[in-house]
Amino acid sequence: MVYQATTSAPVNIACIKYWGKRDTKLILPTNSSLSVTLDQDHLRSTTTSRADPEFSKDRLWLNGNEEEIKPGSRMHTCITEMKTLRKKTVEDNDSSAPKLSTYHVHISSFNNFPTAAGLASSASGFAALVFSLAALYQLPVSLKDLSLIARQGSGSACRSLFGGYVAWEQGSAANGLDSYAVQVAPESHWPEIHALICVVNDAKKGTSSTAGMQRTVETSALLQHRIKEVVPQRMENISKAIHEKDFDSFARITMADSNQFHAVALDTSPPIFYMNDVSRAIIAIVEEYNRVSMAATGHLRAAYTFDAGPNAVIYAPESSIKEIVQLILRFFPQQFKDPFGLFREEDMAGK
Ligand code: 2P0
Repeated sequence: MVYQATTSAPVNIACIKYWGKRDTKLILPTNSSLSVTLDQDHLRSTTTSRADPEFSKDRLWLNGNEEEIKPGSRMHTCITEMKTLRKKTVEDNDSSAPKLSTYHVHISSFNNFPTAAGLASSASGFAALVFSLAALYQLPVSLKDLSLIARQGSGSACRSLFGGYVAWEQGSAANGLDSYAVQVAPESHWPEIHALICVVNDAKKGTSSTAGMQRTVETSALLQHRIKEVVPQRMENISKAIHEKDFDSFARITMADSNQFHAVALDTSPPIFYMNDVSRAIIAIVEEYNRVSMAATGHLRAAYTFDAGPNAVIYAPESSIKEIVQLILRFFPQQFKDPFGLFREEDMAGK
């Protein structure tokens, strides 16, 4: 009998940014956050888990390279929590169920995009890990329950278990049981919104999110203002904007929150710089595009957001995407592949 399961999970890109922990072991955030889970095949982690009584220890391979599972590490915590859940929800209730919680597991995970490039590989990675163990163990639990465990792998991972528009409620309990992800709206509610990812640099970033955000918690006065005075209202307003498909509000809040997150990084001592000159040029292009659109139609047509790295994500309705790609390519001419067939042959000439 082979006990094995393969699942995959996509990355998510936050509109309201998670930055700061109040508990670093349980990974409890200092503020709630909200993201969009990308639904294409291009940015996913695919993970296979296998349990076997013959295995002598738990082992993990990331992109084909074996990584040590250190005791007390996040990976170790997630695997242990999943085994405990298997025992509690399956084996304790059914004496005929195989005792998979006592077997060691081998886990192999692949990303189809650059790891640690500010493209949230830990989010899709831990979501796919927890999801594949849940499938292996046939757990009768909700995605919300799984999000409590994925969160302990990497905070943003709890949001990648759901599709569409997803909030991570910060919660207030010391044990973290009320700090989980919830779906604000499914992808089908507002499918017109697309995400254009502009990879400015796919090298590993300088300051990791985990280290950077704790330095911010320790040194930034602006963070305190952000978590108390700014984020709660933004969470409410952006959820409303999503429910009402109000792109103008969605875009304004998304851009403001990206800018405040980077301001908070700059307010850290020593300061953290994630954006570079190309990132700032993309901000200028989108701002100008929106200014012209506002003057002509009274509406915004694009929203930029940047995570812990220089890469831009531009959220925009489908009707603007082609124009935005053309604009970006005019300022940054380069080899361009057209995976979605947006362009005709003649549009592509010379690109
Ligand atoms: C986010 N980021 O909300 C924010 C915006 C980066 C900038 O979540 O320490 O890799 O593993 O919980 O989840 C990156 O932080 O950090 C992140 P840990 P994580 O998407």
